[in-house]
Amino acid sequence: MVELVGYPVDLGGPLRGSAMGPNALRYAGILNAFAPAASEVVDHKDLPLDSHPELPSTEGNFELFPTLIFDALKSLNQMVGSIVERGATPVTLGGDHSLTMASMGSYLKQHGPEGVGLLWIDAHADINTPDTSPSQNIHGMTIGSLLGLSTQQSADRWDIWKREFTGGHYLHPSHVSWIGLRDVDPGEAATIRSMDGAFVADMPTIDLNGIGRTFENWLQWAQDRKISKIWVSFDVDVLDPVLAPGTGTTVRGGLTYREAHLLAELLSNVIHGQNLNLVGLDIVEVSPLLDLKNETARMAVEWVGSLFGKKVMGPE
Ligand SMILES: [Mn+2]
Repeated sequence: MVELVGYPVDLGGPLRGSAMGPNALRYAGILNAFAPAASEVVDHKDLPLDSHPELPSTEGNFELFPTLIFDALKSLNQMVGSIVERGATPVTLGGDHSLTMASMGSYLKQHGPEGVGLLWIDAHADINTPDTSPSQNIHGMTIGSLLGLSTQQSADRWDIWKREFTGGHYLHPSHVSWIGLRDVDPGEAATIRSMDGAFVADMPTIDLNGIGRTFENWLQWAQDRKISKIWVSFDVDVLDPVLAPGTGTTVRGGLTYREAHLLAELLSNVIHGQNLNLVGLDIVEVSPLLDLKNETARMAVEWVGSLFGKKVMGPE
C-alpha cells in the first residue's frame, strides 16, 4: 500500500512556490500513477500547515525561519512515522527538499540504518551543513543532517534538528548514492570525497556511460553493500530545465526524458522483482509559480508511473 502526504512548505529553498507542488502533482494525476504495482493508494492530503505566502523569497532560511521550518518538519516526521509504522510505503509530495530530513528520518528512527540505502536523484548533492553552505538554505543540508554530520556554526540548533528527525540513527555514508549531479558546492565535494564507498554518478559520468550502464553500476554498488531497502528521493530539477522549468534552482544540462524514464524502468524491475524494497519516495521541488502549463508536475507524475511499473508494452 502507498500512502501519500503533501508537505506544503517551501521556506527551505531560495524561491517560493513549491508549497503548491503537492496540488500541482495531484492535478497532474499522481493518484493514478501507482498502478499497476501498488494495490491501494491513500492520499492523506496536505499536512495542515501554514505555507506563509506573505514571507519573501530569500537565502539564509536556516537562520531566518528556523522555528517555522522545524515545526513543519516535525509534523511531517510524525505523519510519515505513522505510515512507516503501518508497514505502508510513504510517498511525500513537496515542498522543498529539506522534507527528506523528516520523511526518511522517520524511517531511520524506527528501523535504524542497517541495509538501508538512499538514492538521491537531483542536480544538487544537498550534503551541506551550516559550516559549508554558501546560501545557508536548509534544503541543501538534507543529507548532511541524515548522516548526522557535525558543524561548528549553529552547532546547537543543528544538533537538535538532526537528532529530532532521526532519533540519532544516522545513515551510513557508504549507503548514499547520487544520480544526476551537476551543481555541487566546494564544501560538498570535499565531504563526498571523504565518504568511503558512496556512489556518485554526476552528469559527465552519465554522458560517458549512458544511463543503462550507470544503473548497472549502481545496482552492483547496492549489492556489494548488502542494501536491501532503498529510499528514493527525486528532485524534479534533475531533469533538464527545458523539460522541467517549474522548479526553484534549475541547472542546465540535466537528464533527458528518456534517460529519466529508463532509470525509473530499470529501478522498477529491481524493486518489483523484490530484490530491493522501496521503503519510501519523495517527489520534491515542483513549483507551479515557475512552471509552464504544469509540465513539470506532469513530468514527475509520468516518472512515478514508470517507477511503479508502467511499461511501453503494457503488463506482461
Ligand atoms: Mn535540487
